[in-house]
Amino acid sequence: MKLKPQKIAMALPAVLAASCTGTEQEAQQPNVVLIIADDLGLGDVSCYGSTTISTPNIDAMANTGIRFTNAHATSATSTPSRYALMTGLYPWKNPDAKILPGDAPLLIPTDIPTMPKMFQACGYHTAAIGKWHLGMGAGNPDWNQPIVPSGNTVGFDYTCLIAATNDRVPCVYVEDGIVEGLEADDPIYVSYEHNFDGEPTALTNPEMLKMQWSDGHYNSIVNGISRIGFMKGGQKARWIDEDMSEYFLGKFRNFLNGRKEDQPFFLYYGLHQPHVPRVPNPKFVGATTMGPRGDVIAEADWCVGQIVKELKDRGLLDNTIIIFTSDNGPVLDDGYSDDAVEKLGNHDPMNGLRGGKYSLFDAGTHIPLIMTWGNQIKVNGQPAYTSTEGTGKESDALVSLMDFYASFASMLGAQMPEGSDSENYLGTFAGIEDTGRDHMIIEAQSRTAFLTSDYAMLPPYKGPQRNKTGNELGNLDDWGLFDLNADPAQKIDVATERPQVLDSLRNMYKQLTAR
Ligand code: NG6
Ligand code: CA
Repeated sequence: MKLKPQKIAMALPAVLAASCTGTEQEAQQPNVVLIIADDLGLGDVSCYGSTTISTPNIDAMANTGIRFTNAHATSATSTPSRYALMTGLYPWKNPDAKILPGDAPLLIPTDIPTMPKMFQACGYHTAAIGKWHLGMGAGNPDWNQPIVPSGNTVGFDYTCLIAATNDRVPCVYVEDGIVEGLEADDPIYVSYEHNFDGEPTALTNPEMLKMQWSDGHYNSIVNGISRIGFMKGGQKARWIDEDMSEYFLGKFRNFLNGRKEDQPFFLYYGLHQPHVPRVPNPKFVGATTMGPRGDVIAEADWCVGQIVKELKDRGLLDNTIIIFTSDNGPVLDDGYSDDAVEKLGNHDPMNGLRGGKYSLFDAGTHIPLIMTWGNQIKVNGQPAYTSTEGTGKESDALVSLMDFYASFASMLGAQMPEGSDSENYLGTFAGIEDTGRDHMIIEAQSRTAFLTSDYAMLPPYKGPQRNKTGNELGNLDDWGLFDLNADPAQKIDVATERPQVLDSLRNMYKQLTAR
């Protein structure tokens, strides 16, 4: 197997190749809104073929833009996946890029280049709203003081974040490094080691729970839901899960209200759905027959619709790139008894792929990716966004979420840092080309595997076949090889049958990873 030469130059329309330094072109620079769901599977989105769930707003994006059928997150869990997206670096190169607790220090070194810093340097106003999970502060921060460093230190002018996940303390919103709504006489304390005197947990006060935990989530109770980790105080600042979508949409609207008309913006919007605990706003309860997991997906789809509508109402749609994707693959029971398994019916979040969240098999990292780009994306010569009949574009190019960094660098005329793992597929994202990656390395809980558009190769790993979620992890006894074209479900290991392919992929993988 030969490596395809990397793309060097492409002929792109002028608007796609603006220069970071040219003020004239800056006015034309598109806004970028990157919406990233948490644990959403390919099969959870109806435009990927699911008939059991309806996501009309996400589908509308696909119908007016481009839908990628072979897009991957770098990782099968959140922190490493988002780390790679922001830095353009493979997360397995950083041993700290693992699922972080809520009091973890900022994972992204403050002295390295990042994608949001690049947007900033090119004159963009930048913001991160929603789920973060990349650490903040210098480790076990005092939540009653401004938290430094934070997302604001690594390239975002404005941040309004949940520190980690919706199942981890502190269950508060952190706006520009400050816990919002905190009262001076009710300070907040956080620990991942010990409880605070008299504070209820799922073990001491199960009667307070409105949702039962099934694994791991038995510490502090916030809003009737037990979480990972302990917290005390900050009662007024605590979030209400049911209101989280509206809360972040409000921050999004404020952000748009506050922007300078002539300044382009880059917005990272981390949806908290459908990560556990799955707690929809009452207006989405019963939106699907699948219980909370289905209902929060309906809610997430509504959020996407709200974001698009807001941009449209403000006349921004023509000059805004909107990306919709997910940080890693899907999971059903991820630590709460929320009927995700019981009410699944015929729904298949994995879309027929093997594995899921935490897995080296395909459903771990193979994620939905949809992009709209004003009138840039064309179908049959016509701008896809004018289409009303669902005739958006489709691309089967192998792309990684990590590739946005280099692709946007190309769009902005910005220099990519030495040693970046991000690759430029701007033309592919714009629907002008169909070049994709020759290969990529995927990661799941520090294990790695090798992917090309034809094959997945999994090294042997010790460990269980499945974890408690029921997802298959991809721990094989020996090197495994799967033909993704003939067998996308990865049912047949062809390693013994195709020793030459295995050899060549294994050599490349070893060379690239030193593993
Ligand atoms: C796991 C949690 C899971 C989820 C995950 C992180 C348990 C038993 N499981 O440790 O619920 O929080 O971490 O998910 O505690 S991620 O999408 O943010 O990576
Ligand atoms: Ca996730």
